[in-house]
Amino acid sequence: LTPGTSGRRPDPFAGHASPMGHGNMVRKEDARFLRGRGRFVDDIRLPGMLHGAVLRSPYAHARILSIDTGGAESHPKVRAVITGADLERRGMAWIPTLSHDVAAVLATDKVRYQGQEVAFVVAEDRYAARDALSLIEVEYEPLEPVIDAHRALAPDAPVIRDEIPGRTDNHIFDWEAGDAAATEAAFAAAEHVSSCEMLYPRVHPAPLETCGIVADLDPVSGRLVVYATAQAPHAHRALYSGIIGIPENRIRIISPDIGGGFGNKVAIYPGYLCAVIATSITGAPVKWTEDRSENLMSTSFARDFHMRGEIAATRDGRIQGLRVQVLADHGAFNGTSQPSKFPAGFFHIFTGSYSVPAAHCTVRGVYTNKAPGGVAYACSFRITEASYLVERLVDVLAFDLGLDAAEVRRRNLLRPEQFPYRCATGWEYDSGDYPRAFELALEMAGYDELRREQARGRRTRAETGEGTVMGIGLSFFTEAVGAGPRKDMDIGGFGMADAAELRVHPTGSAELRLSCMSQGQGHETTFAQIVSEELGISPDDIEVIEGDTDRTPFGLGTYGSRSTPVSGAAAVMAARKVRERARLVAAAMLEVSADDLVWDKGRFHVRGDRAAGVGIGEIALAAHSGLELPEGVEGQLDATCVYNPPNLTFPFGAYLCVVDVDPGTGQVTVRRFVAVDDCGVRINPAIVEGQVHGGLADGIGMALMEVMAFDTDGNHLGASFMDYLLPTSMECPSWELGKTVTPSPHHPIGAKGIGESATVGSPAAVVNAVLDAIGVRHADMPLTPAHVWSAIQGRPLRT
Ligand code: MCN
Ligand code: CUN
Repeated sequence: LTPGTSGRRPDPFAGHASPMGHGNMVRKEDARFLRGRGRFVDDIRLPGMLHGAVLRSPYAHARILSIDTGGAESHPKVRAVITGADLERRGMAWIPTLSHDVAAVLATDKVRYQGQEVAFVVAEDRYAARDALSLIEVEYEPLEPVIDAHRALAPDAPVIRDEIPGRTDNHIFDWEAGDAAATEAAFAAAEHVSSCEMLYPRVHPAPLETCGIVADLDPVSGRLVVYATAQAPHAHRALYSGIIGIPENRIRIISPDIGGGFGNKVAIYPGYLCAVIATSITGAPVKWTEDRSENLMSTSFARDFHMRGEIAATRDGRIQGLRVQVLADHGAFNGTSQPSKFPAGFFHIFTGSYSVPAAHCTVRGVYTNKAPGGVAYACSFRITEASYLVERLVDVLAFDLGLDAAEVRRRNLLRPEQFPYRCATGWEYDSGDYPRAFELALEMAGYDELRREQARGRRTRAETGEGTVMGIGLSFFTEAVGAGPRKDMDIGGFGMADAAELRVHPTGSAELRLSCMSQGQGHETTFAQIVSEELGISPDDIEVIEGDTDRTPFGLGTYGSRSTPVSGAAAVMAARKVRERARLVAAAMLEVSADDLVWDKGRFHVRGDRAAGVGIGEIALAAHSGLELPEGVEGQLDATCVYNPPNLTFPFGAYLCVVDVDPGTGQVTVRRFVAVDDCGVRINPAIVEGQVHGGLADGIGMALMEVMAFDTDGNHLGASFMDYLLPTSMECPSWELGKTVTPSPHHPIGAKGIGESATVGSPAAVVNAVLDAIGVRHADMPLTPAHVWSAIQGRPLRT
């Protein structure tokens, strides 16, 4: 890599070249990442900086009888010890969540999950801060923990949120979508109904970089600078301002490089607020960095959906209706970070990719003695759960009817002429050609031959009793990303529009300022490519600026794969505004009417005379010069766009997984994985493929090994990477990717989001493959060897 030069790789989809000029440009940010020159929060060292450490609850549920901080305070290196009582005096012991609840910053009355924050120690170095934690004495009275979501609703279950006046149970909300009566009628009339109970287990986004903050309040100016691992810096600033009462103009949030977010870095955690309070108490900057166990035990988990799905169909497998009841385990506080009006996120897109005349879902949220969260890990606001549910149900239907799973999908997939398609629960899918993507995946995999191989293998095994068993699993997913139209959704009252500011400098280079925030997705490259395509400036000469509220316009940040659908559209529109200004400047330069100018790849020329033209660089210089501009035309070349998306974008894909299972041990080997993705127009195909690779690995992880399990006392059994298993290259096959391109009709360059597609779509394919191999109707994730072996014995384990 040479810094500042764009490398090019051959397009692996030759013949399907990206319509974007710089296609597979090598990522600009890799020049620093590959050399170890990234700058992450933990790299920030400010003069006089102190270090914080959090004392956490060993109990899942206990009353706090007393806290004695004397020992820690007398430690020679300790500067401050903060408890819930201190925060209570400041009115900050509890803070509002984005889901109409409150959450404890430091526990006052009770601890409600293992790992909950109880006290914060500030010391001269990190070791001293950690040492001093053990000098704090907390007297607890253990209470019965509620770990099982079903148990949470039992009349005699302990009330977890008894600090809320009048609360006598653990029920949080009931929510429904779809038409209950029409669905009831469809089920009553159906020739066949299949049903299945399934759990999407609690998992964790587990980014390699844990969460962290450096908070620095200048006691003289009253200005607070926060360096944090924030996926949504502007939203964080507004929330901090609301919580601590410092006006927004005196808060600056800086998100430096982020080492993976996956939704884990959307929320504001107690440690952040403690660091902010600690800097105000001590007058010095305070750093707090989580360790791995803290990250796994206390920050945004994902999923934990207990689902009962039913599918009504004709005897030949045509779907007539879908019905699902969900019990959603939200942990001790309802702290999901999602559009406020959607308590179950976008779960109600559970009719998936099929033509389903009637559908209805109910979701009941409950408190348990576990960490809060629920919306994270490339989930597109719970479309992971929705997609898994319907793809599992379709396989169960095929199993029950004795039909081929591919054939059942073929009979029900939405047809191209049905788009734009309004599904039974109200979503309007923007565009798609599902059969094309599906048939391409089957063809790439050689589906018919795989089935023949499977049949041969089964015969051999029946005769000899030896060998592994092979399984083929399919899934077809539809995503809804790019939240979202302001009329339909908001987060904490803020409409979900995002801005882009583009400035072209006098010498023709440019900077693009965005409200979204890359955590590894390559925004510095792809957003420069977007502007380059519109203006003809080399992407190397376009600096993309994100993650600093002083340098970027307001917007709600990156999650739900919304950067391309929302900020990407804003960048295009800002660039087009700049181009229109450039046209007026060029007209003045060439002394012709603006209408007589033709735009051609970075240059305006006079219609009919290619030679009479000026390039964007010359125009930029002229725009900043003494050139006389027509009345009303501003000088300089800059523009801003605030983009309010008219709809979400609906990427989709067809996945096929081939596994070999050893029936003697339950060990699963993923032999092949074919993934055909359609995210509309691809800006940088190589980056898109990278996103897909990562998501497919996620799918293998969740399907086969990842789970946050608890014992009956509420002890977290997955608090390290020894226990919480992540997939490595050893478990992943060499991915076989294909694509179709169905542009989004409402996005200015036809692009749809891709960041979460593979995580959403792949778990069902892997599970379907394993169950196909062993001939079992259903078993829950993760399909560890023990689970698979038990399922073969006819005794599926519960997670
Ligand atoms: N892209 C493209 N063409 C398209 C769509 C996207 O070239 N048609 C490029 C984009 O320009 C961008 C990348 O693909 O560089 C992802 O774009 P997008 O789908 O808009 O997703 P976001 O940038 O909004 O990223 C968020 C998404 C989410 S929500 C999670 S969770 C997740 C994911 O991205 N976390 C990630 N992928 C991740 N990848 C890495 N490396 N690290 C994470 O934390
Ligand atoms: Cu749901 S994880 Mo991503 O939307 O940050």
